[in-house]
Amino acid sequence: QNSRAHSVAILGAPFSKGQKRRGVEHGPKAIRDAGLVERLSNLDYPVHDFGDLNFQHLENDEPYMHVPFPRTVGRANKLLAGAVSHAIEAGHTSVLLGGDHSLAIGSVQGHAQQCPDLCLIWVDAHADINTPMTSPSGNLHGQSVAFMLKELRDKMPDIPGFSWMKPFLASRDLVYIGLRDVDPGEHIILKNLGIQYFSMRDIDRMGIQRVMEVTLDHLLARKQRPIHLSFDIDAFDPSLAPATGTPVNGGLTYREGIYITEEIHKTGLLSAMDLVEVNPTLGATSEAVESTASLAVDVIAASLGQTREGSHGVYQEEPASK
Ligand code: HAR
Ligand code: MN
Ligand code: MN
Ligand code: MN
Repeated sequence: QNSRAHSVAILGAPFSKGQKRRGVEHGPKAIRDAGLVERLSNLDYPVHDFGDLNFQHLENDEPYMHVPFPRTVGRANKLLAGAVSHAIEAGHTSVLLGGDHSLAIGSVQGHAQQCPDLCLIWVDAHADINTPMTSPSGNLHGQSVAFMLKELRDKMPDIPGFSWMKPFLASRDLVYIGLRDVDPGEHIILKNLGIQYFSMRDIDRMGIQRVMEVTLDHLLARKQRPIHLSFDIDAFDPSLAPATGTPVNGGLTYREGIYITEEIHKTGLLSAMDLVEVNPTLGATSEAVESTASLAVDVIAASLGQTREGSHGVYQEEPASK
């Protein structure tokens, strides 16, 4: 069904400097410990776990305006972009385990190096489209999309650490799903650029099935092209994904989240994905942490073809009767 992807590459990114809380750098280990590789081995293509990227510590990384760790985030994303580009070039579907959502800058850019016509589906409570000027927090994980969009070129200053990065994505090639915490400056950008988004209110009105129809039609009707899925675990309701840095009430149900990823898989066009913002130090109990990480595994497995209906697996025909 998926003609271009024959194998899966897992890349761990133990990185947290896109925001001010520590702990999210332990996300890759938590997701692996929840059984990721074993679950993917039930699907019918080889899985290569390339381990964790090795991010350098930078001294004297002074804030830019109120943006913390700019050079550290810029350097990490440059390294990640190279790794993702390499994985795609080698024929893998890239699966990035974060880490905070600033990592999408490098992940999507690296994907675009190989697939310049890609489109982006951003599943998140947040739009992550602040510029340094509109950002209330300064945190770069709330600004990832602003680095990518060509239409925001004139609104983005030269942030130290990002000279390697040029905007590459048109705003019509982006769809958001799950929004419910959008800053005023972000709302202006979404409206001015006419970006297609589905807030939780839209999901309530339309239902997730129609949301996915419109999403995939918007991105793929003109032409079939590679999909990048950037999935922030805080898109889910905090009752399902408590171990995350910025939970917002009223999120996706389990079934809505899995349906989104099943529909993306069914296109046969998923080429790279991110699963970010699992912070194992933030769950109230170890059960809370494990359920968040296990949910992350379910999202990745459904994106890569695990179905709720079963599949033929190794049986070529009906199992023989005794
Ligand atoms: N919009 C806020 C900001 O820019 C919060 C963004 C935060 N969190 C995320 N990203 N987890 O999706 O700071
Ligand atoms: Mn730690
Ligand atoms: Mn996010
Ligand atoms: Mn978020």
